[in-house]
Amino acid sequence: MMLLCLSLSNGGFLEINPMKLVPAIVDGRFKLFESHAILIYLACVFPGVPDHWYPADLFRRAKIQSVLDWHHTSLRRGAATFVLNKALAPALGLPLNPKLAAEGEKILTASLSKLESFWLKGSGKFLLGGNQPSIADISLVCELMQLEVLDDMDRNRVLSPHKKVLQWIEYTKDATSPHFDEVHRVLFKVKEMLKTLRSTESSLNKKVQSRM
Ligand SMILES: N[C@@H](CCC(=O)N[C@@H](CS)C(=O)NCC(=O)O)C(=O)O
Repeated sequence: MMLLCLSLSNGGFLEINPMKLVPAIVDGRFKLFESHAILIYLACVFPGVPDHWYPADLFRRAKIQSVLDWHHTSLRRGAATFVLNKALAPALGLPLNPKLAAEGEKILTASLSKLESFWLKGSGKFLLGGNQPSIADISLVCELMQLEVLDDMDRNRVLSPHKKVLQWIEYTKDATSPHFDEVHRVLFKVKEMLKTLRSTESSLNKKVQSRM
């Protein structure tokens, strides 16, 4: 199986995902894009994947699907809009957009409250009250990991009121260690890069102001 790291406009990649988005996989002659479809495929295609990742039981499976669909219209919409417009845009050659960042933060904050009060309700460590993680925990925690690239102050303002969410992120990290750190290595590189960019910009601004 190939996890693709090609340029998104590369002709080869377009054959795999004409939408020009990651993630996408190739398993033999089978090509697939859309993160949740990929997670479901991976949980089913290999024999011996523990049942808790994507349970055979139809009712538990349907509930996981329900979380995954909610993720795309709520948590993802808020987190991706906020992070792109508040921090990530310069790394992609785009301008920051404070208005869109504020809109994204509002959606994200409302989604975090719902996550805490509904999907994480009860005493279980994971989503839907489970004591073991499912593919939904992977998808939703992964979405929130992108907040790492924000300035610490922005990240804390959004995340720190949600203690249960923070605890659940830690449980999911522990349950998937050491792979968790491995898959997020690139993210931490981007975090360092943006930190350097921000501090260079702020010292340049100070120099300009002191000369005015
Ligand atoms: N619904 C898709 C969304 C995929 C998506 O938006 N991917 C982003 C990265 S998270 C991307 O490839 N962005 C590159 C671009 O927009 O050029 C999924 O869940 O796979």
